[in-house]
Amino acid sequence: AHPGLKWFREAKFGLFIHWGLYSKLAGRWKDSSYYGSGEWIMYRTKAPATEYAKVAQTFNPTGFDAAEWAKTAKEAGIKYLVVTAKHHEGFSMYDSKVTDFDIMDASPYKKDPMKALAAACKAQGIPFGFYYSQFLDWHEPNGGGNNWDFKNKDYQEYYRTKSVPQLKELLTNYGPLGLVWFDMPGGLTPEQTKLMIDSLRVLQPGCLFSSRVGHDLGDYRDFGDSEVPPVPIAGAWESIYTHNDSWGYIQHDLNFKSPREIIHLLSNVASKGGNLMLNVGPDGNGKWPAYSVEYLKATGKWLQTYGES
Ligand code: JFZ
Repeated sequence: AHPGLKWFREAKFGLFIHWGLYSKLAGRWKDSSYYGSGEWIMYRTKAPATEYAKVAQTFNPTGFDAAEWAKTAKEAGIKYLVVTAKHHEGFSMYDSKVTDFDIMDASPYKKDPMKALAAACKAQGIPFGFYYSQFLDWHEPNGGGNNWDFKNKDYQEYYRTKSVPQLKELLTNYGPLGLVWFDMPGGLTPEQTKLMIDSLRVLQPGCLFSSRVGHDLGDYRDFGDSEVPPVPIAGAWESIYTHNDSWGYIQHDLNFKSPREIIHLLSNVASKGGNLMLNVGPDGNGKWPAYSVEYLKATGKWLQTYGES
């Protein structure tokens, strides 16, 4: 069995964080607002890649405080944390040498928030992982998904020049990772997927890979968004939910699950033998929605009183 499965199977409660340029857009593009999946706003508006990329120029999350994120997670009773290193929009939220479309080169912030967050999680004893969109990349001519700007794609070229080199950066520069949360596979045969995974595994044999790496080659199962199996399921698995109705921050979405709802979800998932990974969407300044802070802390308080550990 994979060595990472031990901590994962005991974890029960994880925190997912979607954070990117879409967080700054907050569900608005030009004069329209959108509801649900704020991280898909570029796709929904078919925003030209060059125009969307300009959002980076004013992305300056000076309110981001890694220690505060990790402390809130700890207080909430969370046992692992997974953050978007690059979502489908293609923007790298870390210092990447592979591209200039990253927070270091394209934004005024000039710091690597992922370095700080990895360190803060380590200090709190929270296993840390990256979400990485390995196929969909709407910024790149050869990335999956953007057919309004780019035609005649060479997906192999995209994997070779961006995805794989970036995954190697993430597996090299941030200490031991608990897991990499791949998403939405595409463009690779089972053999090619296996080769890619093998080339990454050597960097961190202890790191788990999520099921969406594709072709059943992941280390644990993920259930579709907001799905809990009706009966107990053997093996390592996770259900993912978001705190309101979007993964990425949307200013006009206040439909947050109450502490009571979160606890019900947690116990439902735990009773079937899985982990609940609950998502929070920080805003463009790096702050969590106030309700997420409040309700997660209340959840942690309940867990401290009635939970097992
Ligand atoms: C993906 C992303 O497209 C989305 O933006 C978010 O990051 C979410 C966590 O993951 O969306 C999916 C992927 C797979 C399924 C559903 C939504 N699925 O298998 O049911």
